[in-house]
Amino acid sequence: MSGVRSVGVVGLGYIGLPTSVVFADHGVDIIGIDVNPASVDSINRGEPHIVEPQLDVLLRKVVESGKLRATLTAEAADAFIIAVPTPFRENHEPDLAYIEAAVRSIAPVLAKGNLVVLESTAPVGATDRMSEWLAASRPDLTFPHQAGEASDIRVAHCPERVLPGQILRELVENDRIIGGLTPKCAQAASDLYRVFVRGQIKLTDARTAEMAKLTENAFRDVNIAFANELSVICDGLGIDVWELIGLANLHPRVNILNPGPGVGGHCIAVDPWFIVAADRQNSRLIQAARAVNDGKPHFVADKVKQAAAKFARPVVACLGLAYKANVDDLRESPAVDIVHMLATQKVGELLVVEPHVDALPASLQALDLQLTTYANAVERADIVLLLVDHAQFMAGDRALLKDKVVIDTRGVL
Ligand code: SAJ
Repeated sequence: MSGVRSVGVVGLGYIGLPTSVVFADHGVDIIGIDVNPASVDSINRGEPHIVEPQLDVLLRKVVESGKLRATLTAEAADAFIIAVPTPFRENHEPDLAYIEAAVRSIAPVLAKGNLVVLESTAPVGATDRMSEWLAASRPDLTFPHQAGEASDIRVAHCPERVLPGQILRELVENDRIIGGLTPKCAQAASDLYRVFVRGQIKLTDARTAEMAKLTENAFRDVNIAFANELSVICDGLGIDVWELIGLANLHPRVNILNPGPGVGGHCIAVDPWFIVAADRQNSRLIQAARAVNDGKPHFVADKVKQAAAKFARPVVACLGLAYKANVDDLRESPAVDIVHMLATQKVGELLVVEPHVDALPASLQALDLQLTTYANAVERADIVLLLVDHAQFMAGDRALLKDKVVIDTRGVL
């Protein structure tokens, strides 16, 4: 059993906030720490600043019961979880600046016996670096990279694996991998996560856990790239790629994923680069997959351009901006890139629909684009470009599409 009664969670975003809420709902006192005052205020009112099914109900409950409280500065706790973004730089090298800042923010309040867990996806070696940063800030304490099992502080990596849209269920049900800097570190983190995890918890070393997380997302990226490559080949051959994949998948050992407008989100389009950065020479397939998936939005934009050339004043309904169905997350979204390309290349009048956001991202606002409703866009359009398979679009009246040119990047219309 975990002796942990209080946890400080640094980073209250798509992973940190749901994780905090689930811990709090299982009786752990949570101090949520975030640099964004607006997020902190909203969380303390019991209102999530992100969209995730069921999160609002559970957040209100744990805020009202006093089990979860958000703050801008770290406070003492029994354990800390770091759940901040790990973007890449211009050259696709991982950028650990947020992790370093988070680590330095908790260093002053660390005490002997504390556990520090990195949940953020990170390149191999990042958990060691975290331990070194903490040691540099707190020479009065010992850390596992120096003192091994005798350390004052335990340090581990427990990569998040939850799927946006199903986070609260997957947090509890998914198996977890925990990599400790020492076996005792792994065990301490395992005891903590056991508070709510019903899946298996597998223990390993930190480097293997870091690589496992990157591998999961690179696996997915490579497989989506296969589907996207097929979609481009089939387009040239005049074959319906969706029918093709459906048929090929009837084979008992074939399971091709879905082609789309490209791969987005903050994980699958990013994490494979961390493997590439670690070994550029031997990651040829992973690099090729990234190139195929990053090339797909250009292919889609070209298709729209070809269709638009047949109209004097083409009107294009662009349905969806999110990186995937039924989420509000526009990060690394291929749909945003495609709309941006169409606007800068002046392909026609663009009617942009994204029911999950109130405002367009700055990159599109700068191009004088505006959001409109599904009904208005579809009625006025010559070309309907489906970019995201949101439930609202799928429920739309198909008869309205009868006389339109339909470019369906998700194969659902
Ligand atoms: N996509 C396709 N075709 C498919 C599946 C997905 O084009 O057949 C596209 C989606 O439209 C989207 C992107 O890929 O643009 C990624 O979507 P996703 O739903 O596959 O994954 P994410 O990014 O929402 O979440 C992934 C998950 N990882 C894996 O499935 C291996 C999740 O479990 C991780 O926790 C998450 O990354 C993360 O945070 O790393």
